[in-house]
Amino acid sequence: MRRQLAVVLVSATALGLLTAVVSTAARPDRDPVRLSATPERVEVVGLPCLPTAFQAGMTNAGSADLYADLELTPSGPVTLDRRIVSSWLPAWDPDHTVNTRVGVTVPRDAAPGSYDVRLTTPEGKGLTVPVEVLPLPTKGAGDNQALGEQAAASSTHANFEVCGAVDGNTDSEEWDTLTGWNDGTSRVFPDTYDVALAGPTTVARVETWTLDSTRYPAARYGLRDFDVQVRVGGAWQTVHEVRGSTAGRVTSTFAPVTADAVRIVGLASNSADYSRLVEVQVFTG
Ligand SMILES: [Ca+2]
Repeated sequence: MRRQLAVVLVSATALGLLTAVVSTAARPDRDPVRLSATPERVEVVGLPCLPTAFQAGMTNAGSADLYADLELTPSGPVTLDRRIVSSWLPAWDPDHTVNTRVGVTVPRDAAPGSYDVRLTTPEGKGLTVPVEVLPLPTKGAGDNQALGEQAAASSTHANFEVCGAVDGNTDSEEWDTLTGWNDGTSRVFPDTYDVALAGPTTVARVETWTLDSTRYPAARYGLRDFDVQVRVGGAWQTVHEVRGSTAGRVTSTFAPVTADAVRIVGLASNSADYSRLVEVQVFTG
């Protein structure tokens, strides 16, 4: 009897092991990829130069290296700068998330509301990233006409975004967060930075914010000599010449003119190497 019990126990143990093995074989972790989005939801405005992005994350939670694909599908007016992400995902321990930046934009006439981006793997994993389209900021008298409008530059340093100087942030202390523009041609001038307005606009004042932080004061790193120009009928006109500046913020006021773009022409900087702008603001008065 005792011996029989022992046999039963051994069998049960063997059965348990067997069950575990069968279980693994019957339900292999065929898709150990975990999806994530950082931030988990995004807000976007229909202006060309107010970029919004999230990080699409893929984590290999399994024990074998694998190659993973991720498909991104936007709804409504939402446009993405990539629709497929493919990545080699080694089976790191501890798990390591591979993030890929996904730019999110909507056209200027997009209806405000709630949309989303659907992330899916070929094996059926899915994640939804809510996208809230916000109303356009008002651009009446007194508002900054350049905010979020399309910027273009003669060159842009690799570590900067051309949209950085129209993102609404004038704080030089945040220079390293892509809120500024830095040209890409060291010790070569002039450099130009243009903002195309939404349409013909009465322009009478431009505020030029060059780099002026505790660590990088304008007197050593800011724009020294520059022209402020406006585009009228396809031609650029100089409305203010600034020379010998050591200020972080320069106000240019001039007779009101109907223009569809504004340009800062960097002629020299206090550091002699680059033109640096933190923000360019355009006002009707
Ligand atoms: Ca800025």
